[in-house]
Amino acid sequence: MMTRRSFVSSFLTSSAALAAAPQTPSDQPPNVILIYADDVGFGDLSCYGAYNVKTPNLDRLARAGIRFTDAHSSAATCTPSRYSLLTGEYSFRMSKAKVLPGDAPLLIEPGRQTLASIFQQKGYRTAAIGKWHLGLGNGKIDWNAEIKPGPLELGFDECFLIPATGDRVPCVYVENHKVAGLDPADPITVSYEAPVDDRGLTGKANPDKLKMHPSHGHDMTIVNGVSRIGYMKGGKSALWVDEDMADTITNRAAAFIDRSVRGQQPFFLYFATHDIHVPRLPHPRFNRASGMGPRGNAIAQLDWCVGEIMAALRKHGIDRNTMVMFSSDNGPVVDDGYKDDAVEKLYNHKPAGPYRGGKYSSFEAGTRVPLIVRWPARIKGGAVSNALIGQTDFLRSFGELLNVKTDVKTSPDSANVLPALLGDSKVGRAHLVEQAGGLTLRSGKWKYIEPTKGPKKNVPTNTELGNDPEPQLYDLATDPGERKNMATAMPGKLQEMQQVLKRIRDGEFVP
Ligand code: NG6
Ligand code: CA
Repeated sequence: MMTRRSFVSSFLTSSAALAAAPQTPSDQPPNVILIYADDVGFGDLSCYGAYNVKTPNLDRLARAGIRFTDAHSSAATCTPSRYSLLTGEYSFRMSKAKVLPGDAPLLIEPGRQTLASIFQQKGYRTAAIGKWHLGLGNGKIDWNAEIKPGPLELGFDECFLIPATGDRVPCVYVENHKVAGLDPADPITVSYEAPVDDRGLTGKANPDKLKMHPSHGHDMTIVNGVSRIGYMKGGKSALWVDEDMADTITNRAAAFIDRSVRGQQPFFLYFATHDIHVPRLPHPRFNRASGMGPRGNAIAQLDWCVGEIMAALRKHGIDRNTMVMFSSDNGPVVDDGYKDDAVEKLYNHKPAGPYRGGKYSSFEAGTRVPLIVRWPARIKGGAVSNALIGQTDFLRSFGELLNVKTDVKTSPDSANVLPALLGDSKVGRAHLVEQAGGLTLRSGKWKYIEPTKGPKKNVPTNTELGNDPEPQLYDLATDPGERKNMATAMPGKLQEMQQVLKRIRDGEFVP
């Protein structure tokens, strides 16, 4: 194992730019923590204008770092966004990158360069803790045997996973290659087709057994009083308790930080929270944390997790030279399938801030999400940046930081936005693709939504999807809410953007 000291010297000699610089703390490779939240919208944190819920730890992060106002997940749902984040490839190039069931095979080829593998290559200890949702295994998963390939085959040294989502079976954690806490005498069976147990309770047949009721879907196997998507039986000793999930994964994250520090190894932690995805069952100590019921309380719980991570860093005296990033995998949704009072208790809170749409939508709120970057040893705090940034760009940007050559074949869409992430530049990308029903293109202040046949509205979630058989063109500088379609008035601009999108779709790198 490489010690911290030998790592630093090899880092400096392999990085000409840094080797020439004076030995200040910022020349040491930082530890990196990416806190990747689920379904947190642009307007859901108090530092982004949230009402009725306070996020003091995230606000502190923003005050000590840079708060980005035009950062994007690659897609308006989870799996494709996470695919792009880890691979540096736009998810629309990978047709299987759709919201996956809990028993899907691994979406990313083992051995492929990933955001984690570039850190591993530089001697970092790497971990994925929390939500995965990128599939596991090669074919049909046997949850009672070795579960691989997975994160360990993609550049992570260790993992502790929610395999898919909190609302999908199996409701167990996967630690490295095994279900954590499984009793071999009580094996797990999972199916997304049909019930696996005649005596098993489902939300549909046994609503009286539920502590939280579905509003749409989510009426299959009941675990912990909540019916889920999919059927499972067995694995009783391994089943998670939703209310303890944030504590469980946060403790795991803190233990990973402790272990890395003890081993004198720099680390990269991908900490993917379940909050604030459904089912929203934060620990009861957050029951009064917001005025908005479970959705607001889950935001408060998320903020608590951030505070715990920061406390773990301070405990070891490494918070100055740890780069902590916070972002979300897609925009906000209020009712995403459970009757949790989210709609009733929204009051004047605007999860999407000034933007239109939300999770699932081609309108801006689908992918425009909070992004905060804090690294006191290198980044001047208190800044707000409107640089256009995609999470797809993290791979190449960290490649630059670490002096690792990224593979343009496997990460064809990742741009180097490191200067913007470090606050050295106010400029990010010129063009960025966003994916929901169809594709959209951002070019500076302009937003083009390609014609799509899909429905205008996702009725159960009450989301405007942005689908329209006609092309849409918006000037976000004067019309952030995407109300005034300029496609007919600006045919030249429209055509220019259609051509750029075509080039990108055909495989060209257009940052
Ligand atoms: C949808 C689910 C929704 C959520 C989403 C994935 C229904 C009716 N809705 O299909 O609740 O699980 O998938 O969310 O089943 S994501 O953030 O992981 O993309
Ligand atoms: Ca999500």
